[in-house]
Amino acid sequence: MKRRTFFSLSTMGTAGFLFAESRLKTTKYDQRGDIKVIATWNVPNAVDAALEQLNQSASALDAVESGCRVEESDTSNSSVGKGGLPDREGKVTLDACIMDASGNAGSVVFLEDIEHPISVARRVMEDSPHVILAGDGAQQFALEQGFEKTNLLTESSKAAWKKWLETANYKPIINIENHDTIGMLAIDNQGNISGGCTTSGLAYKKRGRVGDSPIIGSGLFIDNEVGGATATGMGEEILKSVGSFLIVELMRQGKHPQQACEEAVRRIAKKGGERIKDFQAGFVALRKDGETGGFAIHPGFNYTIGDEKGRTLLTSSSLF
Ligand code: SD4
Repeated sequence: MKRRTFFSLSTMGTAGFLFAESRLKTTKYDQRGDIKVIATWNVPNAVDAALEQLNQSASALDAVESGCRVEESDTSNSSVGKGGLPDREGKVTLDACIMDASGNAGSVVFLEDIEHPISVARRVMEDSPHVILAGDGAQQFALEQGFEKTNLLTESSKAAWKKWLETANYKPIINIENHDTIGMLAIDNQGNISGGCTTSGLAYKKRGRVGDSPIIGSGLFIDNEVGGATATGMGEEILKSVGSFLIVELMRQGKHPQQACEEAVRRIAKKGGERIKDFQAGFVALRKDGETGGFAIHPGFNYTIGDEKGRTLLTSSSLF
């Protein structure tokens, strides 16, 4: 046999093996028909909006976009969209990403004056050749796509910022001063999974700071053969462990979503050393068969699950 022929045959053999292996995994986790939603924090309205979509046979992608939009418009949520606490200069800057069942992804970072970054992220994914757009360029793209400029700084977030300016003491302790970033994962009645994550980031952050939430692999990761994961907490720490990707890979290796979340949190805690007493990091995960997990470094993290039977708020277990 000529060397080239041998090479191409053996490559095909490997490809065939990989294909067979991925088919096996898909079969193992696939339970077509069982819709499911999981989201960080106590977000009943967002989960209801996603469930409403799924109950009408919408795609998981439509469901997570709808769910995230609810929190982006909710001015009582001071970590997402309109009403989100501003940076040190009093500017609200938003980060979001979205990922679909085909592995497509879109993201916006440091976006100002646009109420629905999750929808802009979706347009980046669907209507641009790129994955991430930042700052003025992201805003320009949003305006070209028909989004309108909105003032995102509400009277109460402005008042909170003015009060903060009195001391300008910057020590973010997530869970105490600022939380509720929404990361949402959903499975639709076709058995496909998608996810979204949207935030205004850390309150009173340095201008230009971007956290984990819009970064594929850190704040969110989806693999339609396995499942998905999403994060909340101190973005700087989550970024360094690429936490959501790690969880999906651990699930691929056979770990239950709960075990996978625990392992990722332990990895972050180990790297954080002494600093972990001052920051929170939490994850939720959803496997393709509907199994879920959630775990955090510190107590105080909760998450919302919805399915055909209804909606439940769960208190996450934690390392401490
Ligand atoms: C960030 N992970 O920007 C976000 C913050 C967060 O609930 O999750 N707040 O680092």
